[in-house]
Amino acid sequence: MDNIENRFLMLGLPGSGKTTFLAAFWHVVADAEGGRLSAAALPADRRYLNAIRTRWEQGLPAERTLFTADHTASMRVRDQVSGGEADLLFPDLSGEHFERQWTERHCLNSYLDMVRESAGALLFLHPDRVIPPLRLEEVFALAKSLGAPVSAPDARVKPIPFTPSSAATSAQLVDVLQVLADHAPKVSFPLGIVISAWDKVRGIHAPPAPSEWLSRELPLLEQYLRSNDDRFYIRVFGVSAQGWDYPGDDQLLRSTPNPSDRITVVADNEEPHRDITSPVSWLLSTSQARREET
Ligand SMILES: Nc1nc2c(ncn2[C@@H]2O[C@H](COP(=O)(O)OP(=O)(O)OP(=O)(O)O)[C@@H](O)[C@H]2O)c(=O)[nH]1
Ligand SMILES: [Mg+2]
Repeated sequence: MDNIENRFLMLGLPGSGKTTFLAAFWHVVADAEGGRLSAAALPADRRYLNAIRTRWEQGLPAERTLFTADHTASMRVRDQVSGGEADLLFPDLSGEHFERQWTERHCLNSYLDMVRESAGALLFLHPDRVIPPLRLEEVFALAKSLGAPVSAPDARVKPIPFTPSSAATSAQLVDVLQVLADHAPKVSFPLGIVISAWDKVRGIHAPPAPSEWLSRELPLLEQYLRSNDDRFYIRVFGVSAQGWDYPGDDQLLRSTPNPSDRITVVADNEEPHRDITSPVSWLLSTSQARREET
């Protein structure tokens, strides 16, 4: 690791789990709680980090990040494996920045400047907030099964007008990634896909691997990433940063006195573990390898 400032973006629509991840990450890093990364020095201004961490430790959901808020967390970390140190910068942007790129075709210049200076990014998705694409034939089949007419629309039923925010999550996120691809450094850009609230993902037998979940639930996004594999270098993670829904079961909260025991991280071909720093240490090592190649 080196002394270059590593700016890593956290991308994701509103409520996709960005702030909760950062809160849990800071808890583990600040207290050297067994993660691969730990704080090498405490940041001079850590008010924001400590505020979100305190809520997370108390089992309270993160407050929504306001569009006008300007929170960039910075910290110096040590890699427990290599012994190297690195400076990290994480702008905690409101999900509205990303939503507006799609709904209003609007993007702030300050965001594009951040993209140009970034070494990599994490894209967050909350499994309960994925809007699936609806095919017309599926709508017709559903209507038919309910005995509703599928051809002549009922003039008494007012159609619900289309709004861009109701478009499929895949379509919205591909748009976010196209803006990123147009402005990010022209290398194979490290992009960790973080499926947050992994505790909510269930399979019939066992939860799917994170990359299987992605291709099943967001096929357009997965195909876009696959067809742009020269532009994005990806790894998919399933992360439960808080363990269950908050505010939740007080008994569960009492029986897990060490907050970092609520964390679970899974990635393809890896056993589940509790190290929430692993998506960031992957970004660090991948971006460093990219720099050495160029
Ligand atoms: N069950 C569960 N819920 C989670 C987890 N992580 C986040 N959430 C919930 O998801 C919701 C959104 O989380 P945030 O971290 O505020 O999301 P965000 O991306 O920062 O949202 P904006 O600030 O609006 O952009 C909150 O209600 C969290 O409590 C998790 O690991 N498990
Ligand atoms: Mg937030």
